[in-house]
Amino acid sequence: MPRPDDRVMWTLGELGLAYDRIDVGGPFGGLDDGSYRAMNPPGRIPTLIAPSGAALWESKAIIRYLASAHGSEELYPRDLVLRAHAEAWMDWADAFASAVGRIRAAYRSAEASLEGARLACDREAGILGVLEARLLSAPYLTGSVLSVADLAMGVWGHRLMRCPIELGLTRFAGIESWWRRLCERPAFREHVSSVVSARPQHIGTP
Ligand SMILES: N[C@@H](CCC(=O)N[C@@H](CS)C(=O)NCC(=O)O)C(=O)O
Repeated sequence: MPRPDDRVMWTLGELGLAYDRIDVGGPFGGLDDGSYRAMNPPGRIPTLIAPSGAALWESKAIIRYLASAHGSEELYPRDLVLRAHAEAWMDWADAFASAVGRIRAAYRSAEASLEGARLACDREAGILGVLEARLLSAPYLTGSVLSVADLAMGVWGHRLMRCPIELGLTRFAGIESWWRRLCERPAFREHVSSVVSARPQHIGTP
């Protein structure tokens, strides 16, 4: 699965920032430690410790912080209307992520079938169509260059496009072109596609 920390790592990579990474959660544990909860109240990943020592949590808030502190005008627009558009796509990324999750669940469950997975795609066509319409009219979500909106959504776009070819998702030509554009970015390759692609993609393989 793409994880919220994949997109934070990608953001750090796009900005060319140096960092120390400390793994927590899963086999590493530590999410329930009082010291971790003091930094990240829900005990989830990721947490970013800023140079001031402040602990930041929630991946999209971390992306906005990093882009405000280190990004260009294009990455996180200063104009309030343009900024609101970028943030709207960031927020809507949750709906897109849920749709991608439901499609993946349909082909990865033990009782998965190609027909069932195709039906799941059809059920999500309304949500995918929103993104498709936008990306048919612009190369990136907020226009001609990468922004925080793409940083929030790209991991899920990657996961969608990595679904089995039989699902026919390449009919979303705008989403596919955007994803191919993201795959040309070294930071996306390092922190998203090389990580997420390594995980299996077979119908009926939970
Ligand atoms: N909305 C949160 C979601 C955080 C979240 O669910 N993180 C997962 C990572 S996949 C987590 O901490 N899972 C617990 C674990 O991996 O042990 C964010 O974007 O930061």
